[in-house]
Amino acid sequence: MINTNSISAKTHEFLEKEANYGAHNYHPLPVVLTRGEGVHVWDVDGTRYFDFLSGYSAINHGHCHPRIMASFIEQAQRLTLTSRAFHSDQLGIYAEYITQYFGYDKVLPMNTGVEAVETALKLARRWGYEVKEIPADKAKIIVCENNFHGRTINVISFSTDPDSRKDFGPFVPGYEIIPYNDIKALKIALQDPNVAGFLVEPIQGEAGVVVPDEGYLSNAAALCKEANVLFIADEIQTGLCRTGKMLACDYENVRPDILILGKALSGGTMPVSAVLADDEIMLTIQPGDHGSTYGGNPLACKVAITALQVLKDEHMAENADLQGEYFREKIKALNHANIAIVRGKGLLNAIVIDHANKNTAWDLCLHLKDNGLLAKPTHGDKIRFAPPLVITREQIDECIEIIAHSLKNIG
Ligand code: IF1
Repeated sequence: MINTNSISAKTHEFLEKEANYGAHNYHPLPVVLTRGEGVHVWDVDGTRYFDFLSGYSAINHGHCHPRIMASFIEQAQRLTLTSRAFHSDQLGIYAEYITQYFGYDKVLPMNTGVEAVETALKLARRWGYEVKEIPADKAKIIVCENNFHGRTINVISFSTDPDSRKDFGPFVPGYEIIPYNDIKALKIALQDPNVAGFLVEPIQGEAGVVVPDEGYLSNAAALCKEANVLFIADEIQTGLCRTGKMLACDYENVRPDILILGKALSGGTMPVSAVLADDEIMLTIQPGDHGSTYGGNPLACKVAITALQVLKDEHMAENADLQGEYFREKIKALNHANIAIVRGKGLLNAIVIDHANKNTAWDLCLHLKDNGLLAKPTHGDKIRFAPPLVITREQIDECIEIIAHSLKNIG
């Protein structure tokens, strides 16, 4: 059993440096990681943990996946960045690969998730003016309460999380917020002829893995089609096999008009994001209208092709579905008084702690850490459990043991 309270001198030294010289924009668990392989990470004292956060679902393939590493290293030693002022021998190959992989005419490559969200919003507005002929500067985008789409000032303009917004105003207009998982509210909002798009997470991640009712996505997509409004799916966290399908939209056979990907698109190596759409939308952006220094760089293209190949070759969606179902069953079978709800799809799961005081979830995560499993609370009383999609049945069993044992400390 790992020592429960004390933090080693070595760990403390790293924490202190970060506190003294780094911005205090996070409150991480007191663990300093130095190596990752598959579902495991090791701290600077050599202690091994199961990683049940997977870099916020950016490490679906497991840490340092050999095929992804080989691709990354090979390309990194050859050509990493050309800027888009010139062509590279990777972008065309990647663009063909990913558009055929997901069935769209074109891809606009970006880096972080929020950059891809911003790109999707610009595309929706541009399409709104140039194709739907919405009057200038009147385009509206519908979003959902408790959304999380990133942290730029434009994107937090439509956040409902006070922590994400406080003292960052003034905010960007043109957004209407409706309740999540509420078809009636969407129907009413879509009556406005100036609506260009509806931006939605197929499962709300940061909100605590909130899974909408069966049929929500397909009904929403149908209503958008009827209203000539773009259905924009943010699959940055739910995509790439995390929920047990290649895309969470696949559960309802919904084909978003604009598909947003990020996080695991690079296999957890570097920021790679992508916006996919058909020509009617994508070609409303012409040379000089949008871009980024690193967007579509040859290293990102190479590593993303390998990451996408590995998802299919190693049947990661099927494993996420199988192991996720098993995980939720085993957690429910614990019948623990403090676990009010277990919810999720595939290997994107969360528990809601009952009778939680403001520290309960955090304390449980500290005990989980001491027992060899890393997870993080989200919004107070919820803990997200999202291991890499390569996890095995035996490893799930071991983690259930750890969770059961740790729950005893908060009971
Ligand atoms: C943090 C969690 C939050 C996302 C969805 C866009 C983005 C994210 C659905 C932006 C990013 C990260 C950001 C990180 C914590 C984590 C997160 F849900 F995954 F846990 F915040 F909600 N759309 N999610 O989940 O992508 O620009 O970060 O690449 O900011 O604290 P990004």
